[in-house]
Amino acid sequence: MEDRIRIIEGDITKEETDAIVNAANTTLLGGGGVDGAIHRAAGPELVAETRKIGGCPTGEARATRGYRLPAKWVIHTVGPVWAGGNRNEDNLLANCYRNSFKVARKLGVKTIAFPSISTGVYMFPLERATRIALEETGKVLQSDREFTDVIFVCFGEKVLNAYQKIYKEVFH
Ligand code: AR6
Repeated sequence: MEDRIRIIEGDITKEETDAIVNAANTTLLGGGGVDGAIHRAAGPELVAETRKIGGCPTGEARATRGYRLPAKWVIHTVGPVWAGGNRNEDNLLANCYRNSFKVARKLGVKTIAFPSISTGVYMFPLERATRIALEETGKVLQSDREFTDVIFVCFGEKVLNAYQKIYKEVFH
């Protein structure tokens, strides 16, 4: 399974995977962070499509086309805002990964790139979020042979270091 997971440092808008995942908000109308970068790179057609979707609850995922991005699809998922850990944040974040894979599977996506959902503006503790990302991905890949390449695109060294550390703990 480990040969199907890659951890890299970079900008997710450059990824040539079938799909990239966006850490969106419930409006799906764009924002800062990775969401802003994805909307800028995809062009205005993206928000025109997300406007028609009409929002997305926390933990769920919705797909659009990638427009000017190299990726064919954008899977928009809404991570939880960290509120101390007793507001179901762990489960909601796990749902983001599960539901993103579920949407990807329906689209026939084989290669997919994820950002570190909820760990920016939404302030989810990085190592805790990384463990959830890798554990949920491990579970999906165990039962699902369709996904050939899952890439975690780390924006900066701090995120990269966390993924490399937690990867060893989860998959040793
Ligand atoms: N490629 C990959 N990762 C990136 C990029 C990029 N181009 N840019 C930033 N990141 P955040 P959240 C990383 O704040 O915490 C938005 O306003 C970033 O360094 O983008 O889920 C939405 O509209 C961090 O590691 O998402 C929501 O309102 C990670 O992406 C809210 O922020 C996630 O940080 C969502 O907050």
